[in-house]
Amino acid sequence: MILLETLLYIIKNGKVLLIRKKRGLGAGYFNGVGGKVEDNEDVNNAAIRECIEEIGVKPRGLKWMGLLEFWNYDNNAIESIHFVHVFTASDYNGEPRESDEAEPLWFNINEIPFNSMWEDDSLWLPLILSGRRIYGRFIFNKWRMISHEVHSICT
Ligand code: 6U4
Ligand code: NA
Ligand code: NA
Repeated sequence: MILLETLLYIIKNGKVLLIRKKRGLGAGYFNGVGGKVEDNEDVNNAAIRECIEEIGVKPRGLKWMGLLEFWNYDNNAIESIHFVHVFTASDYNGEPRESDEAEPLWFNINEIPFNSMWEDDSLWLPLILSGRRIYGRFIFNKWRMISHEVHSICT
C-alpha cells in the first residue's frame, strides 16, 4: 500500500510551529502538521487543508522542501510505503488552536524536541529548517528505523 502524505512546518520569528499529535500514526510525537492527500487534490492544497483542520490557521508563503519515503516492514512483509511531501510556510492567517487531532506549540529552531519525535526527524528536519531541499528514504521494521539516506536536491 502506497500512501501520499504531507508535512508542513510554519517558521516565524526564529521559531517553528510543531504539533503534539493526539491520535493516529505517530500519536504522542511532535511533528509538523499534515496527513493524507485526498483524491483530486494536489499536495500543496493538501498541506494547506491539513494545517487548517489540525490547528485552525491558513499557512502562507509555502515552499516545497522535499520528498521523504518511509518504507515500513513487518519483518519480510512490506506493510506500507509513505511518500511524504514536505513544505515550509513563512506566515499564516488566524491563531493556532488545539483540535482533537493536535496541540500546537512553538519551539526555538535550535531547541527542537527530537527525543519526542520520529527517529528520522533529526536526520532531515535541520536541513529543511536551514533552507535546503532534500530527498530522504528511511526503512523501518516494526516502527524502528533500520536504515536511512538523505540527499540534498541540486538546483
Ligand atoms: P486521518 O485520520 O486518516 O485523516 P491523516 O492526518 O490524514 O489521518 P495520518 O495522521 O495517518 O493522516 O498522517 C500521517 C502523518 O505522519 C503524515 O503527516 C506523515 C507523517 N509521518 C509518517 N511517518 C513519519 C515519519 N517516519 N516521520 C515523520 N513523519 C511521519 O516525521
Ligand atoms: Na491530519
Ligand atoms: Na486527513
